[in-house]
Amino acid sequence: MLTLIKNGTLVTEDKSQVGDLLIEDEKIIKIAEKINHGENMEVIDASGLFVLPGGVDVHVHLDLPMFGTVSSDDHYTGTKAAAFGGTTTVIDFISQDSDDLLKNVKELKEKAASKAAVDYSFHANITHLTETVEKDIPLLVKEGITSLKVFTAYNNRLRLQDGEIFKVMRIARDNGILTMLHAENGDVIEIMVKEAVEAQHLSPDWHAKTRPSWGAVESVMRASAISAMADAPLYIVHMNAGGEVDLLEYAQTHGLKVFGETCPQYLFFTEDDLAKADGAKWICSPPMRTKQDQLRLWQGLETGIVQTIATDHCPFFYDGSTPITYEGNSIAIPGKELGKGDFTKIPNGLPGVGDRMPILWTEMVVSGRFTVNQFVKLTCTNPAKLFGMYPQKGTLQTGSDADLVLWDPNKKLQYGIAYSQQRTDYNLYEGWKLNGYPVSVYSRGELIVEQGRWLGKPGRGKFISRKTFTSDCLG
Ligand code: DUC
Ligand code: ZN
Ligand code: ZN
Repeated sequence: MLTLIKNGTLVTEDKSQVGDLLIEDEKIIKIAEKINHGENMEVIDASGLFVLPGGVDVHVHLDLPMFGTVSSDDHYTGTKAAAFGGTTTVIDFISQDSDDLLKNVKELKEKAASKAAVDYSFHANITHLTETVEKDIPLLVKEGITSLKVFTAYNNRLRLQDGEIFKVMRIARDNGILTMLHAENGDVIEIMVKEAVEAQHLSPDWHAKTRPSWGAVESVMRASAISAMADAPLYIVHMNAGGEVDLLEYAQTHGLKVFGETCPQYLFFTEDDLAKADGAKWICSPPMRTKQDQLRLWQGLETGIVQTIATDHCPFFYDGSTPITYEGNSIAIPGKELGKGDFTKIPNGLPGVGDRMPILWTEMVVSGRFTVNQFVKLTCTNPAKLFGMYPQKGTLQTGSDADLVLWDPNKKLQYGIAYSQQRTDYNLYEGWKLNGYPVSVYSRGELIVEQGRWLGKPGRGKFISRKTFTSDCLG
């Protein structure tokens, strides 16, 4: 099966050029200024459209149990929502439910296989370190899993001690695995939450007040120092505080292989949003910060200190007692209302996997602040490179998977729940005016979204077995 996409502006991290692109089955087989129409070719006229690599979102939580409920997008609905927003590869996390890492891997692989509608992979959370776990970490590589996540917060639940993080990083280093860090100060949070509850400070804004940004800043410094001592690379997830960018820069100028990710919510919202009447919608961990933090995060992206923009997609219903209609069926999943009157019981997380590319296009490219190439680099190419999927994903090259987005820069719309396909009852960007939107999305050569119509199927997404990390992966 041959598909010829003609006259689009083909965009990679370093080039934009009008040209043609030929797909055979699942792969891009040719890119040229002009490719002649041959026999048995479907021809798509992409004049006036950008042709982008499919987005790569390396931070999502699908079907994640939390606070007696579960994040409301599973591996089908979350990957479908991703596709509508121009994202064709996602990486979810394997919770460490036991000391048997491989069992956890097998279970999540089985769960996702029949559901995922775009390609996906997994990071492994390491939240309880035993000798067995230490021995099993290297086995993740054979499973195609070449990244793991550790936490300096969530005491007695997910957190590892500094020495344990040091040990994990050394094992990861020896096996080409990239260590990711959730940076907050668990001890301080534990004390501050307890005090807030005792003082009856229970409104959503106290979620941010009890998780101070200095905790994130010192954790970035601490983990960077540990990465230096372990001689291991490190990737800081969901950077939210300006000080984290400062410390990341400090680590980088000292020659450390330390990388950073931020998410749209930290670029567009602040702790003031938590103080609104419906502030629970913005509750996620780590929380949003201030305007100054936003500015420094933007600077971090502009200067290359921060390399990726992911989402930490982990949606919950705002009112999980009232059903929505999803694919013709009525569905309600308990959500943020579980914490009505007590912020400590509000499930942490936000929708975002489908919003990321459209929102960032308008805010980064249309605003003139970033080039279309920088947009592709931050949302597609760097994520694929850092997580061992390049050039299969994240670029337009002969031999790459034909994951493509035809992007109409002239499409104007008022965004919100009417567009986003995330399975929840609200959208953080409701009413935002967008200039430019994905109109057709291909995943491994298959057209899965066309002009707002869903053509994909559960189970068509494939697990991507990832390559090991190399410290020169960004070139
Ligand atoms: N943060 C959230 O807000 N939700 C899920 C996990 C995380 O790190
Ligand atoms: Zn996290
Ligand atoms: Zn997360």
